[in-house]
Amino acid sequence: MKRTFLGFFKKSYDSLNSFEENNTLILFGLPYERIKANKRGSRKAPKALRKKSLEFSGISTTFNISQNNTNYYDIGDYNPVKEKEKIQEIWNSAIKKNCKLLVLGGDHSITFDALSKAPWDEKTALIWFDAHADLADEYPPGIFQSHGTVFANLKEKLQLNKNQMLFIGGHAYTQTIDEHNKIQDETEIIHIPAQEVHSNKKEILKIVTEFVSKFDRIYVSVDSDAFDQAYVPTHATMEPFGLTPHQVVEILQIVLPKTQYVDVVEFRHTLFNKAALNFGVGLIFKILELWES
Ligand SMILES: [Mn+2]
Repeated sequence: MKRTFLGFFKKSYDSLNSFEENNTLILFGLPYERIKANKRGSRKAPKALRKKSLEFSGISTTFNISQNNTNYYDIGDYNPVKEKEKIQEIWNSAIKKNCKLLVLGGDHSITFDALSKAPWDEKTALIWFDAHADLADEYPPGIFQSHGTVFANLKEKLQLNKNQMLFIGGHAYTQTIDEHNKIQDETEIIHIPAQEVHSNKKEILKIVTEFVSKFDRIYVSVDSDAFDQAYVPTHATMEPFGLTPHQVVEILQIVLPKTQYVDVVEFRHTLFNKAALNFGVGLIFKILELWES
């Protein structure tokens, strides 16, 4: 069988129903960008990350992807607008068979496409790492669905309440006033700013642990710009003073045991700077390791 991403084997969408129960992780890509107010290119990430990953051995100092009990399957890329039913079907199988899902974006708007079809109840929570809240009602003005509105869209569509939405790592210098107010007063979500992770990590890990303990199922979204621009120098929107990889890993360690879905979005690279791809593959590899243990 052909390997696509690290130790993932290529599988067809039609084979979804034959996947083994309980120990399968399904990867798929949503190479899609809605209207962009800033630099484009994140739609190229699923293909580029897969290609870059083949330069990795799949064995780290602490983890060997081929020597664990998870079946890793890559079922390819989908168009979130034209193939909505397929995304729904993937969720249906994932729930029936208790599979984990890993999604490669795309810009951040794809999180809406993926999670609006997921099962939700009061014991389900959403945790996102991001520089920006992505809570605008419209962004840019007049546009109601974009990478800048994704969590407002999800909140509205799924009627989520504040207590099930945890935003970690905010450090944007380009936030809109409307979003600034929503974050500042914590009326709509819970927010842990990057600065608090920097200065009071122990306390933050305790808060995250308490948050996680209240839920049965967690969905995680990682925007590349949650990390400092030093790690991802080709962010679509450059924001200094972001999180370090180690801070995110420590938080993920707490969150992943209850997580069924992870997406990594906005991993934009350029012809001359592919550092984002190397970092993105490393991050995903680390997520796989932590998810397994
Ligand atoms: Mn975002």
